[in-house]
Amino acid sequence: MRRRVTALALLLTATALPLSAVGPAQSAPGPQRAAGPGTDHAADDPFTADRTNWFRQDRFGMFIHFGAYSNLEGEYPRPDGTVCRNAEWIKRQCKIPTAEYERRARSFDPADFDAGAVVKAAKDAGMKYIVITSKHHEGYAMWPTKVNSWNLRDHSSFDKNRDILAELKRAADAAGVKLGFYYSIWDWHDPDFPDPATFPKYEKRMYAQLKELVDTYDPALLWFDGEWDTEDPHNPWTARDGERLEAYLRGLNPDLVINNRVGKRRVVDGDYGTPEQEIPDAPVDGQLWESCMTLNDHWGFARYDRNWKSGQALVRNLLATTSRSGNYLLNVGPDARGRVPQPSVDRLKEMGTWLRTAGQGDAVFGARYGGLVEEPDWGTVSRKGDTLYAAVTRWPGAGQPLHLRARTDFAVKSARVLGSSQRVTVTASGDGYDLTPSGAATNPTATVIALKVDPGRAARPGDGKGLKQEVFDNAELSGAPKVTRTDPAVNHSWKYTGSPHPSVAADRFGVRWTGSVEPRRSETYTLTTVSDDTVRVWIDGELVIDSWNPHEPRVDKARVRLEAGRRHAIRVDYAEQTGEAHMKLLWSSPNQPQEVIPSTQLRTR
Ligand code: H79
Repeated sequence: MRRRVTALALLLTATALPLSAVGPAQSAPGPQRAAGPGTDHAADDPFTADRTNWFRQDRFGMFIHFGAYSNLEGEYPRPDGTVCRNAEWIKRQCKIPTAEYERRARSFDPADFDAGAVVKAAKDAGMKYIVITSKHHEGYAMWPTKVNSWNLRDHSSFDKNRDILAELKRAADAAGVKLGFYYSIWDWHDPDFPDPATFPKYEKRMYAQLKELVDTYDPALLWFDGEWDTEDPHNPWTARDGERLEAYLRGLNPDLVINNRVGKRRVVDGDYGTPEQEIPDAPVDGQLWESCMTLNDHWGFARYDRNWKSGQALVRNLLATTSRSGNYLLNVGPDARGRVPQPSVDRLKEMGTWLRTAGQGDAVFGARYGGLVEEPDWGTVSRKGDTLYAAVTRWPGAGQPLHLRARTDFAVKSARVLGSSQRVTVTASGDGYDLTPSGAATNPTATVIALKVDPGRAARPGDGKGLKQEVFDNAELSGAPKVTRTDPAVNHSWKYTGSPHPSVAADRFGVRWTGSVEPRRSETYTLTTVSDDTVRVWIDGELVIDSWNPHEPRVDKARVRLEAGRRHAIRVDYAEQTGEAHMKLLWSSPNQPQEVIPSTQLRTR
């Protein structure tokens, strides 16, 4: 509870400040003033929070890369007559002088941008949210920002009365599609960006632009990029800058979903991880995740790029992502006139057709990691409620079985092929089950076998209130604790400036949690810690996680057998030396999706 009070106090302080006092260039910007010993930035558990619920259910979104670079359509004819090709990185990669780049942006006139058509293309594909570039690395704002004139209103040939972000917001709202904004921290245009001495001036403008975006368009999500260490131009962005920005944004709107590039793309930054152009081969430890990917080989429009992925590959990517509890953010790049390329629209339509056929979308929307079984080499398995969706990409020959290796005990009550009346024979076999369909695949992309499963009954949620927490003013956990109380969950993000209690400084403290943990099922659980600087975990007196060398934010895991109805003794020791401080304790099992261990299952003894 104490944490909530702190977070709320931080919020009130931030919002109560006059606008002029908010922003990094001030001597003490709002969020920073509120932070300090006693501050905890972990407002909730993204795995279970109401705030992130839509993001965890929706699974499939549209990324839109659209900017001044779109006007070049990926080609820069050099003065020497040769053509340099790129897309959204064209200014940097083709070394286009700023004056020349600005001149090219003058003629940008995306008059054919049709928000209704864009939203319809997303909706037809089955996409539930849209994330559009409000500002890419080139620094060009796609809305009429008041912060500078390097934007689509003031530096283009576009209709001065139009605002494509407002149009998109209206169309998305009307269609029940969520809207989010991509925003690049790295900025090639603002002269104050690269020099650490002037960077605070840039940062102040960045805060002002983000406030405009949040206040004007009420986005559901912010997708940061350009947070990495790089040169040309030099990027001064630090994890400390990330701490302050994230706190500022959550002060503006506590419901925002924010990706991990708001900080330094680590497991402790923002709400979710952002693998790019790749799909992790298993559920990601310690954070929600979303894989972003192009439809061809570029994000921005590139008129020469015809290397489109097939609808089949895209559907399979979506299935792979969902079956590992991730989201899929698939990109379109409108052309200079603002039109989404027809090959993109065609492929999105193919995906939508597959998803709408025979309820196959149930394998994706609201679904997650299959958990009960190992991922087979013949497809992917997702779970929604007590249904497993086995999406078969390699259909077996007549009479041949598909084998599923079980990760825990469960019964299969029925099996059927979506969109087919054929029978599926299920037999216990070796380490799991054989599924033998009686007929052919229904389609060449993925044929879905829906299995009703009975995982056995889980115990009712416990009535625990949390663990006993002792806070020490030293990293050795020695002497009498400064604070002793009940902590509802081990879910803390003290970062640089915060600490567990106002009486404990932000560096050199220790925390010990003791009590018991009671699972709702008898299963092998994976305990996961996300820690910085050090952590040790004991279960029933046995040291199962020993990560006592000071480290950067890091994930450690242990597999432990826990029995329903039993209170397993737990002890967690944590120490913070200097720098950032983080400590989370999560669990997962074949039946339990990853989450911070909830207070109901924790007791002080
Ligand atoms: O907005 C999209 C990309 O423009 C951006 N992120 C996605 C969402 C992105 N930034 N960097 N990258 C993607 C990958 C970086 C690749 C790099 Fe390079 C390799 C940077 C420098 C070497 C590619 C090749 C860019 C320049 C040369």
